[in-house]
Parts: sequence; C-alpha cells; structure tokens
Amino acid sequence: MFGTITEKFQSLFASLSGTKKLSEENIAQAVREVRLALLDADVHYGVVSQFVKRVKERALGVEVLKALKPSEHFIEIVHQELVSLMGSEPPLLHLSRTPAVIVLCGLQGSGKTTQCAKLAHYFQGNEQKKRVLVAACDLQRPAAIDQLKTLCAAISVPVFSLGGQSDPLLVATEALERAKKEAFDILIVDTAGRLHADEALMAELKEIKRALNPQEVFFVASAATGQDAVKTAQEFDQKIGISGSILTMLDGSARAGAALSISQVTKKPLFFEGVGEKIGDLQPFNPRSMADRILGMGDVINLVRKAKEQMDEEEEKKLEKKLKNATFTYQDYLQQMKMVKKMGSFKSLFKMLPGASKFSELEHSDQEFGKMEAMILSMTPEERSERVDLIFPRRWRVAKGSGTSVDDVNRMVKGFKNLKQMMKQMNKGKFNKEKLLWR
Ligand SMILES: Nc1nc2c(ncn2[C@@H]2O[C@H](COP(=O)(O)OP(=O)(O)OP(=O)(O)O)[C@@H](O)[C@H]2O)c(=O)[nH]1
Ligand SMILES: [Mg+2]
Repeated sequence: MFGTITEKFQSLFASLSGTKKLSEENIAQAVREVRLALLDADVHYGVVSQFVKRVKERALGVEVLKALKPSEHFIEIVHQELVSLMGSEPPLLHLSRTPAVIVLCGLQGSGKTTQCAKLAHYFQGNEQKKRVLVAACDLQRPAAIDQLKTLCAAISVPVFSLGGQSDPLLVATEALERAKKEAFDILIVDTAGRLHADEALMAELKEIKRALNPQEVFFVASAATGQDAVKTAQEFDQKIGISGSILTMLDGSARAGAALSISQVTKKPLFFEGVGEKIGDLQPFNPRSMADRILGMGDVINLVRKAKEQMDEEEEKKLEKKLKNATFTYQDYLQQMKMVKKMGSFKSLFKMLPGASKFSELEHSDQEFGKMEAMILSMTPEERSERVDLIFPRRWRVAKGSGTSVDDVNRMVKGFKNLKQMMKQMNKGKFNKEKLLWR
C-alpha cells in the first residue's frame, strides 16, 4: 500500500535483527532512519520531530526484557507510537440524534460525492441497518446531482434534490425536513468543492452548518495530496469547524503522510478511509490497522472485519475451531475460497496477511482461483474430506474432470498443504499474534 515507507521500515528492522543490544549508537542510527522514512512519506515536520523524540526516549529507556530481542523491542516501540500518533483507538461516531446529520466537505475532486454513497452503503449495511437519506447540495456542477443519484440508485438509497434550484441552503433545510418527516436515521449531505478553500465556499458551508446543526462535519481529503491535505483540513477546521476527516484514494500511490499527520495536526479524529472506487471500498479507520500496514505487518484487523461481514456467527466459530486444530479439508478450502471471492480479489486479501510476501508460492491469481474451484469440485467426497489420498491416477482424473492439467492439480495440492502447514505453525506459536510478525 505505502511502498516506500514500508520498505524502509522493513529494511531497518531487518538490519536491526542481528543486533544483540540496543546501544545509544545503534538507536541513534535507527531513529535517524525512522525520521527519514517519515519525512520522505510526507509526514508533517512537527509531527516527525515529536515522534522521533518519543521513540528515542523510549528506546534508550527500555529495560531489556528477556522475552524480546532488541530489534523486536524497537519495532514494538515504533508500532505503539504510530498507533498513538493516529489516536490509539478507532474513534466513536456521534449519531445518537434522529436524524443524525453528517455533512461532507472538502476540495474539488477529493471524493466527497463518492464517499456520500459509500457512507450510505456502510450505514445501511450489515451491522448498522440504518435508513439513510442523502442530500444533493452541490449545485456548482450541473452533473453533480446526477452523479450522486446514479451512485445511490445502485444501493437503493434515496437522494433528496431540488432541480433548477441554485441555493444549497434551501436544499439542505428541505432535505432535513423530509428526513424528519419520514423518520430517516441518518441524513448525509454532499456539498460543492472548489479549487481552494475560498471565502464563497466557506460562507456556504458555514450557513449549511448553522441551518442543519450536524452531528458530524467530515473533511474529505485525498491522501494523494499528502501534506497539502493536512494543511487544508486545518483551514477548514479553523473556518467552519470540522468534527473529523475521511481520507480517500489510499489505494493509489498514496504516501502515508496524510494518514499519519491529519489527526495530530487538526486534533480531530480520522473516521474513515476510502480504499477504492467501488461502493464497498470504505472502511472505518483503525489506528492499529494503519500502523500494521505502514510497517508491512499485513492488515489482519480489516481481514477479520471483512470475513465477519460474510459469515454468520456459527460459521465463524466452526472455522475458528478448524483453524485452531488444523483439521481443514479440501471441502473447507473450497468453502473458504467461495467466501473469499465474495470478499474481494484473492490477491488483495492475501496482501492483508502478515508475512504474505514470504509465502509467494501461495499467491494465486484470481483466474487460478476459478481453476482451483473446478478441481475441488471434480474430486470425490472421500477425496475432498481427505479420507483417501489424492494419488497420481486420481490427480489425472481430477485434471480431466476440471479441464486443467496434472501440473495444475499438483500445484493446488501443494497450496492446500502449505496452507495447512501454515496453520500448524500458527498454532505452535511460531506466529506471534501480539506483534503480527512471522519469525
Ligand atoms: N482510487 C480511488 N478513487 C476514488 C476514491 N474515492 C473516490 N474516488 C474517485 O475519485 C473521483 C472524484 O470523486 P468525487 O466523489 O466525484 O469527488 P468530489 O469531491 O465529489 O468532487 P467535486 O464534486 O468535483 O468536488 C471519482 O472518479 C471517484 O470514483 C478512492 O478511495 N479511491
Ligand atoms: Mg462531488
């Protein structure tokens, strides 16, 4: 996700791994590299100075615990400090009032309209089950209303708009009336963007804010703009008062700078992150998950969250037990693949596993995924439950039945066995859950 900074941290940690003791000298060197990595990722200068100071103090002050190697200790400190930099815990939304009003604001093209629809989808989805109304208050761009309507039609969320109207304040107040009358739980308001935080835009937003008295005013920022996003967030906060931010475009060539400094600088939490153009590509911001990703430790938090969305509780318990005991058959493998398919592309999910890069032989493409499904479906029930071994003549039959080759079947069997092996390692404690690192 954050290519360069992650690589820098990984190589720093690798170079520390041979160190027997954390000395003043090697701490100074490591801290220098942390500083460079952060500055290079476009993190706010003041934030970097503070961060580096804290890491240094803590690293120098540590009592060396027998359980941890010096390098692990240093990683632990950097990880903890990153988490605390981003607010420690996932922030809580204030949506107690009905309807709760959320206003999205930000510069042109930062992703406001898209996030309106994504948020509506999030709130009406699995866990939340809220009734959402969206208000089209961007009257700057003629196509803005249609864009919002198209996005919301796909998820069956109603949009309130007034055709031919040029006063966004009127649209906002009438939308609130309708939300009240029809007992919507949440009203999400899309607003116009400008190139800069100019006076006209600020005045318009201030009026909308005064009229709606929203619970949340989210500044929507594109992570691609790095520190500029942070500066603009500060400006918006000073002029209209925001309650938090949403960072978008984190899937692109984003650097970690905005994610790391926006909540520190504005003193307002980061609530959500946009990780793609699709309607489901919005996730609640979690400081621990972001720290894991920045340090190249996968993203188990979001992997589990995504999996939970697809599974009912019972399935979840069954899978947990199977994972724990490594009693996992081809049949389960197939079920998992089907679930994974619903969650998104296999490659993107695989990247969320800690240490995934070390298991490159498991990196099947999505196309191969379909092949694997066909192969398992061509197996007999005995083969799928591993009551009989998949010896050569059987592999040949499976290949024929699934329109693949014996090589393909061999690879699938190897992938399956590797996965089982991985699970066994996890259960033997070689997988350190606390630090989410492979040893
Ligand atoms: N890759 C990626 N693209 C995104 C994300 N969020 C939005 N986009 C895309 O960014 C472009 C601009 O998004 P909009 O939602 O129209 O932005 P806006 O802030 O409403 O723009 P204006 O109304 O012109 O101010 C669109 O093409 C979106 O599909 C994201 O998280 N990742
Ligand atoms: Mg828009």
